[in-house]
Parts: sequence; C-alpha cells; structure tokens
Amino acid sequence: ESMEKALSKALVENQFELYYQPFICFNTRKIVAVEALIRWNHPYWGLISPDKFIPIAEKSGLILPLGEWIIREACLDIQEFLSYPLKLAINISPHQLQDTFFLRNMIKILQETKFYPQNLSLEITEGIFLENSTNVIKLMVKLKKMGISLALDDFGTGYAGLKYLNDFPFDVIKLDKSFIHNIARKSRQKAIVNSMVTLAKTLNLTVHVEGIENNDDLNWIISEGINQGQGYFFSPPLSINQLKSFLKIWV
Ligand code: G
Ligand code: G
Ligand code: MN
Ligand code: NA
Repeated sequence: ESMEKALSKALVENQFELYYQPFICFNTRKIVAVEALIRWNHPYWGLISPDKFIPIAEKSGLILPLGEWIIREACLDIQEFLSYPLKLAINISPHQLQDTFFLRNMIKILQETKFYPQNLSLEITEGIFLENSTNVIKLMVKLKKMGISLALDDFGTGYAGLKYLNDFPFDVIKLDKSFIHNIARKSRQKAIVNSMVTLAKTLNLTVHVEGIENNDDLNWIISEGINQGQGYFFSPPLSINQLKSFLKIWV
C-alpha cells in the first residue's frame, strides 16, 4: 500500500491525533499558548513523523482536507481552555493558503467551534515566499483583520530575506530550533541569533524561540530580550489529557 493511499484512509479511519506543546512566557512562567502538532499512528507501521507524511499530503492534495481537520479538531480541543487565557497555534502549509476556500472554511470552523480568532495564531513556513505573493498577502491581511496572528515558522532555515519579511504581514517570527540548540556554548550561533533579534525588532516583529532544552540556553535567550518560547526544558508535546493535567499545575 502506498503512503498516499494510507494517508487518505487514515483521515477516514481517524488515525490522526493532535498533540499540544506549551509556549511559556519567561517573565511570568505561565503558559501563554499551545502549538498543535499532528501525530499519525498507523495500525501496522506505527508512529510516523509529520516530517515524513506532511510533504506527501502536500503533493497529493490531501493537505487540504487534512488541514481542515487539524484546524477544526484543534479549535474543538482547546476551546474549553480559553478561559486561562491561552492562544492556539496551528501549523498551516503554504498550499492551504493557495486554496480559494481557505478563508471561508476558517470562518466556518471558528463559528462552529465558537473559537475567537484573537486566540488563534497561524504558523507558516518560509515556503510561503515561493507562492503567488499578491494573493497570499491579500489573504494574510484578511486573516489579520479578523484578529488572527501570523507567525513565520522555522525562521532562518529557508528563503527568508529582508524583502520578504517586509512584504508579508507577519506578527511573530519563530527562530528555528537548530539555532537554539546549545546556544549558550556557541559564540558564532549567538552572533547569528543576536542579529536576527535586532532585525526583528527593527521590523516590529515579536521573536519566539523553539527547542529550549536547558537552563543555560534559556538564560542566554532571556538576556537577548526574548520572552516567549517552547522546548523540552518546559514540556514536550502533550496529548489532550496530559495537557489538562499540565494546565492545572502550571497556570
Ligand atoms: O512535532 P514534530 O517535531 O514531529 O513535527 C515535525 C514537523 O512537522 C514540524 O516542523 C511541524 O512544522 C510539522 N507539523 C507538525 N504538525 C503539523 C500540522 O498540523 N500541520 C502542518 N502543516 N505541519 C505540521
Ligand atoms: O512546526 P515546528 O517546526 O515549529 O514544530 C516544532 C517541533 O519541534 C515539534 O515537532 C516538536 O516536537 C519539536 N520540538 C519542540 N521542542 C523541542 C526541543 O526542545 N528540542 C527538539 N529537538 N525538538 C523540539
Ligand atoms: Mn510550528
Ligand atoms: Na519550527
């Protein structure tokens, strides 16, 4: 059986599950958001990483129905926690933003799940810069007007240039975990992150980091004036039940 076939079957047979990784505010040490991360547990192949199957879903077009499932499921899961208050971050494939029905579907899901757009953040990778920019930027502006935040994910690993950062209406850039890993011990990496932070400030973008795994790295990140992030140091991605317990202790 091809993975492409298995993927469309998986959607019908409910083999996908969403995990949620907390984002922590470093000043208050409170959870300010959770990022939805998809997991696929295939009956024979076992757990398959999204790094493997998302590109195949993108190629086959299945990313559109799958992406819609992710948005609805995540809004339903997190809706009951909004009183904390909490933002929900969802990864959106650049292909989804090329879909003419994306905005309509998004509005429909928010209404159906009674989820406030102000509590939603969409994470988009640098692949977006290769798409038809006029239409994508128009869509992004509409999403922002609704109150949705837009984050540039995996920043620094792809095509990000000064021009793109200026042209696309992002609120947040998320520095990729490859920059953050052991940063406290790497002076060249510190210089790179320091210049990315300066650039972000100049462009009025908020900086988030991912991949915080130890206290030394966290302290260096805080000294750069970054005040939000995620990483195994705080919590790995959690099942919805694990998240419920985590929120009771942390918030
Ligand atoms: O959680 P994990 O490290 O296994 O995720 C690997 C990659 O897969 C991440 O970089 C992430 O961007 C991507 N990914 C995870 N969940 C989703 C999702 O729901 N939608 C999309 N488009 N990508 C996802
Ligand atoms: O979409 P994005 O690439 O931002 O997804 C973040 C991914 O990074 C998640 O799949 C998550 O499993 C992974 N991740 C989160 N925290 C850490 C961490 O501290 N270290 C490492 N190596 N990976 C992490
Ligand atoms: Mn992400
Ligand atoms: Na990332």
